Amino acid sequence: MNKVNESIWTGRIDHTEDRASFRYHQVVELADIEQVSGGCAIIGFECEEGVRRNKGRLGAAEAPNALRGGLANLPWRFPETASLFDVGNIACVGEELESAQQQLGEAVTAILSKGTKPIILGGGHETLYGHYLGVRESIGKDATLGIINIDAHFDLRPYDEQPSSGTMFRQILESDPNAKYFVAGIQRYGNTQELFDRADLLSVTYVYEDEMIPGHLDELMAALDEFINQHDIVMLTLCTDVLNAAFAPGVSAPSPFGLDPSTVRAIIRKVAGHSKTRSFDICEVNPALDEGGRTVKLGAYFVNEAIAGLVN
Ligand SMILES: [Mn+2]
Repeated sequence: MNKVNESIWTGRIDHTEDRASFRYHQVVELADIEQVSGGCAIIGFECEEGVRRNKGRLGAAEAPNALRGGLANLPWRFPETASLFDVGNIACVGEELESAQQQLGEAVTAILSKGTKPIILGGGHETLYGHYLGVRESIGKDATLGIINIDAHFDLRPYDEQPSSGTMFRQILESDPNAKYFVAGIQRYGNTQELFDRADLLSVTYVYEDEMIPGHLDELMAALDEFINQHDIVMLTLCTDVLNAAFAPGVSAPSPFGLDPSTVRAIIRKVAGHSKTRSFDICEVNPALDEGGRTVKLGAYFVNEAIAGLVN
């Protein structure tokens, strides 16, 4: 685990003592995992090896620290008792994706064991697999786990040659009989017919991007409720390339169509606010390809929404 430099968490100071005036950078506590207790803990995953293997555009390994920078100045509007820790980053060394995912999993399990909810800043979407390993270890193999993904893509590619940022859900579903997969934001022409067939074969629940219209999300919310009700524990992952590229140009694989930010926010509010949800990850933000920092800023606002739901 690499500690982050305290200077990442700096920003405007309206008041040095009055908590009602505080922003994130005044509340966050840099800590070892052993020291955290309750609240939420930020952990970064500096990894783009999965994206490289999946032939995406590189840069997502820079996102954890960039997202911290975006969060630092946001107002902290949560109860006195709410705490936020930052335990640092795990970095993928060279092409050692699998061992980095294992490390992330161990850290997520350790954070959960403290009654603390992990907020994982990816990294390519391969971050999700480490997140999953940690949650599964924490809850035991018999608990039913519902994985909710906000994504344009299924990420159900074959992994017999090598896992990547496009294979995680197939890795999970083919080895874990008590895990189920719900994905919202699927692009009709962003996935091959083979992947749709695979999704059906693996009993994946999916909602198309073009059916998710702002102001008309009742059906989606009902479907999310139904899915959540069927599971003991729920985890949430956001692949930022689900957004329309006009809102999020700084991602590994931009979508000319794609979701409106308010739609993604509504899903995060719904799922992160549910008592069965204990963890969140955001992936595929790519600061190197961003325009004017707007994808990083949007990503930070999504992380804030997840923290708002999870921190109590
Ligand atoms: Mn993805």
